[in-house]
Amino acid sequence: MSRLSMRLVAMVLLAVLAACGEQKKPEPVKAAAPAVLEVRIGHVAPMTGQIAHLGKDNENGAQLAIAQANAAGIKIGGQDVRFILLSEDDQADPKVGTTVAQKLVDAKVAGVVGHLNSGTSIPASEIYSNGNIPVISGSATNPKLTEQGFKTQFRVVGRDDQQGPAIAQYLVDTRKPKVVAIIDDATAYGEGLANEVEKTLKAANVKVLPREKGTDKTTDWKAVLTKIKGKKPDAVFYGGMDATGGPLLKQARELGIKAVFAFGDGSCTAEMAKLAGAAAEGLLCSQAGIPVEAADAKFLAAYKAKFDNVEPILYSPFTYDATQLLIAAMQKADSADPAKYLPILAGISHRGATGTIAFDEKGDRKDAEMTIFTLQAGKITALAVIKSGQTIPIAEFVKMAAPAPESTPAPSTAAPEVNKK
Ligand code: ABU
Repeated sequence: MSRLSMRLVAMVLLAVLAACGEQKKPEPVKAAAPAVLEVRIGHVAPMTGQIAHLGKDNENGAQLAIAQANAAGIKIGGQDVRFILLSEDDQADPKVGTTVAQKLVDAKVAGVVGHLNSGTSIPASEIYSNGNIPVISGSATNPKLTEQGFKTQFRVVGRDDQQGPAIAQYLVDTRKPKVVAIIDDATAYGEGLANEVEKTLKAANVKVLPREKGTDKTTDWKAVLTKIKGKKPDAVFYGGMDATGGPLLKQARELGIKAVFAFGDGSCTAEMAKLAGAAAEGLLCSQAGIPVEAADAKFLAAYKAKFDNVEPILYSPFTYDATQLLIAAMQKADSADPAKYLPILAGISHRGATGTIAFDEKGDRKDAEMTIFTLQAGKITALAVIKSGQTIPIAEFVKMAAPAPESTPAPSTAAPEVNKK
């Protein structure tokens, strides 16, 4: 073999070896799917300020549902799921409400429970809609929330165009006032509910005095009450929260106003007895759902076990259900992708701690109950539940109410999955 031929052979061999070497290059390593799918759910309420006790109550309901779901070993898309609650404080301030809503959308939460207030829920609802994030309020009652046409917005309590007529009609039927004074706190909730009460009173031929107003921070009501006292109303309705309603009632009695007082759900809490003391006795008030005592017994036991024997204050059974609804819809869709589970959520029928929940085409709870209470011996005491236009005495309603929820996972006292941000 000539030198040239030997060179050619060597070059061919080298080329073949190089090609073989290339073929043996290792395949790029594909990233393994994480063993556990983390699904973030937002919760928003005022966690600081005058009504932080109600924010904590709502957050507790969401925390309990998350802890139980994590203990139940739920799988989505074949993966184990860990639900994480991202809790935000909107301070009951509409501007802060929109800021934290955008923060949750940016954090790619799969769904949101909240906000507590109508005044924060309404502006935030557009942000969740733009982000296609399902949001369920367990306490916001202003009708506008679900009248805006956002497909992502739901609520599990009733509306103020149900609550207002319910408390006003009860007042008319049982106390027969001729003249009623109405005060509100100038929020979407307080003013809206007061308007609904006024409509019902006027339809019943009751004289309604010109509206008096405060704010959601007012605790000195003496000027407003002195003006009202001179007009000798038989009853006074207040649209606002307990932190402002308590001082209002206390100062009214101190001024010698003997009228019946009637309040909406924001002031229908045991806190009234603490804030107003003996002046709170005889208060009539309403909540836009079943009373806590009629909630599922397993829920009540699990709640007390998890939160140091604390009782739910107002709407924690509803935020518990709202959280469960998001999770149940994800399970049914086998996906935590809002685009996939939102249609399931819209059509769901779910047995929760507050009864069976299904939504109408606006996202409102179908056939929501209203409860009328009085404050008796320092306790908020349910008198009657109004459902489908029927007034049912409380003892009868509690007997009829709720067997164990079908889809409630076993109660757990596991540490809450809460990330404060
Ligand atoms: N519904 C009572 C308080 C929450 C709100 O609607 O503003």
